[in-house]
Amino acid sequence: MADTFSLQRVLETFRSSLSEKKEVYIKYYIAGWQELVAFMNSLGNVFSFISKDVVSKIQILENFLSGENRSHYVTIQSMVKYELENDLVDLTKRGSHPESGCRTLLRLHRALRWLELFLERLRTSTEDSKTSVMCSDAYNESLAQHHPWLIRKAVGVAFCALPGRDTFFDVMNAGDHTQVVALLGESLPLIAEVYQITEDLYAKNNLLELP
Ligand code: 1PW
Repeated sequence: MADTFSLQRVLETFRSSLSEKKEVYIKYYIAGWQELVAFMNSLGNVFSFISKDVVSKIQILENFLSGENRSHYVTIQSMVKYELENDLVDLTKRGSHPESGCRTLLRLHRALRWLELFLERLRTSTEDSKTSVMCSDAYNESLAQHHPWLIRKAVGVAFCALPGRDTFFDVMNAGDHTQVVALLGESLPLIAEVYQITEDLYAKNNLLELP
């Protein structure tokens, strides 16, 4: 992973994450997240507590990907099937599997919805739009519902320290504003598709509220 963020690379990794059968490759899904972490880090230190949690979730999944059961962790679909069939998921309260692949990925999945909503706002924003407002609106509509008060407060503080819209566009490293907007228009349907496939899979298996 390169240190500098590039929106183009995020687009490419999420594109690679979809198989022909519309299954989601975990390897590329977390590669996409690694890119996003680089993005958060380039926004400054206030985001480090947020990216730290994402990094630790990525690490848990990477351990599965390189562990002895790695053949079951190729796609999100195969992971769900394997973990459910082998009772490896705490379904109602945290117990002997507090860090299952299913619950770990669910946290990233919920955050992906935030990202999707935020990037859509950024894409359609105007010069006087505030990134902090776009970020917190997207957050309140999605991830906030899954976070306790204390985290919501801390996240809110981080948002206030966000750089402005121009910096965001620069950090995306994808050319001038018009080019960034075009690339966002291209990336968002892909992110939305990956999100929806995961959402449907989790819903079908009753996994959307994993503790
Ligand atoms: C500028 C765009 C950035 C988009 C990235 C979105 C990442 C959102 C991550 C928020 C993390 C806040 C701090 C950690 C909270 C955890 O408690 C929570 N993790 C997540 C990813 O929501 C739940 O994980 P847990 O405590 O059940 O293991």
